[in-house]
Amino acid sequence: MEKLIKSIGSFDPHLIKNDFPIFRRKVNGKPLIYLDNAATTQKPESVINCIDNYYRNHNSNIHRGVHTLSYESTVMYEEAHKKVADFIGAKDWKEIIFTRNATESINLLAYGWGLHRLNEGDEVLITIMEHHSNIVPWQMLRDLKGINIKVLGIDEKGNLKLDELPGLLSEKTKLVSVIHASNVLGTVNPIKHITQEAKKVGALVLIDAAQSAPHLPINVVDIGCDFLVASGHKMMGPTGIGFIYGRQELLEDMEPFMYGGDMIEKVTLAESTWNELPWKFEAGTPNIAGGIGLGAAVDYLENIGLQNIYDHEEELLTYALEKMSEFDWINVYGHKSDSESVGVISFNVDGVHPHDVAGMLDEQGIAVRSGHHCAQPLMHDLSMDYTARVSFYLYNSKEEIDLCIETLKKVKKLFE
Ligand code: C6P
Repeated sequence: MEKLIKSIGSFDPHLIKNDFPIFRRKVNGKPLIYLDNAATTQKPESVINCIDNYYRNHNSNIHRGVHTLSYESTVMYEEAHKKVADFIGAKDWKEIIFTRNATESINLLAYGWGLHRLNEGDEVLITIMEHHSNIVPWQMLRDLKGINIKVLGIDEKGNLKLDELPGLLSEKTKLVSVIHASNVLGTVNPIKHITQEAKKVGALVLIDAAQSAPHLPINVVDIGCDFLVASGHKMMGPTGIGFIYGRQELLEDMEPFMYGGDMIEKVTLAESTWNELPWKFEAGTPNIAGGIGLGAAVDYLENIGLQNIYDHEEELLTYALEKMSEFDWINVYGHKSDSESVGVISFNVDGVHPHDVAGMLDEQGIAVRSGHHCAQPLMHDLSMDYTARVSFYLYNSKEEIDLCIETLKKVKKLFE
């Protein structure tokens, strides 16, 4: 930790990298350059040790025993909820529900809130930028309940057409569910403005913060949103853990999603009543180690500082875009205006399939994603099927970008 704190002043990604054991290995005989952070992030030693320590010294079920281990596990798991609450500026830790990931979080809201509160003709407004996890659950409700899905589009610069927003909102709009930062274009959407517009017609607002919570400071009270979701694995936490923030009165009013153990207050054969928040929504034995690991990831993020992370990524982004613009055979999508952006660049190399680009980068130990990035409607809107994608995080450096560009030059030459 001391090493880490020393690195904060100048934000040295080379020092930060030392905190991540995976960078001690090689891939295809080369030092690993990990540029696939939008898919998932690497884990610092502190998170790995925290999980290891939990299983070695505290492992037990929560809320179920009076013995020491159960008490310790319960306290650690609840503490992790508190850390996440503080991290996003929630008023109360009971407003944080642990789930498996952002996808499960949105499904929980679709089933727990939408299924019971939406009726035929009600509208849910999304954007064309959404990840499938913020499209498909609403299609499920459209088919089950007869709701309508409205979609806000983007302009040629890759920004949401905000001037069209008021025209899409009406008293029929019950929910505006919007991505904060695009996993394809990197665009950071003006969610506070969107929330204010939605509130004018009395709609609730759900923010998909899967690509923003790991990269920039977030305060749910300042945004004024009703729900916010994210995935732990994209913010240096373990896989299999994510969360929902929900305003307390809304969560209290909502129906459970899963039914069974720990989510109940009292059960008779005739009926049951529900536990207090957040346990009403965490049925069964939860991912205790994952939740505690997420708490450790939040500690790590807060030690570095979200603003420091954002500034570093912005520097990398500007650097990479500049380098890429030197070659007319690299086509970058988005980034055509100076609106806010996280460190994500989708691109194609003329005449080379993105899977070949990713495959050849991998031969040099460079991990990038290729594909449709689970955002097929956006890809369709941009008239493409697949792209390659680099996405940065706190441990990436300009030297790594240089190596990536050098390899892209070789890829291009080979395919010529
Ligand atoms: N995007 C990507 O490579 P899960 O899979 O539930 O942890 O996260 C879903 C999700 C939701 N919203 C956004 C904006 C996302 O980017 C993702 C995940 C990954 O872009 C995997 S497809």
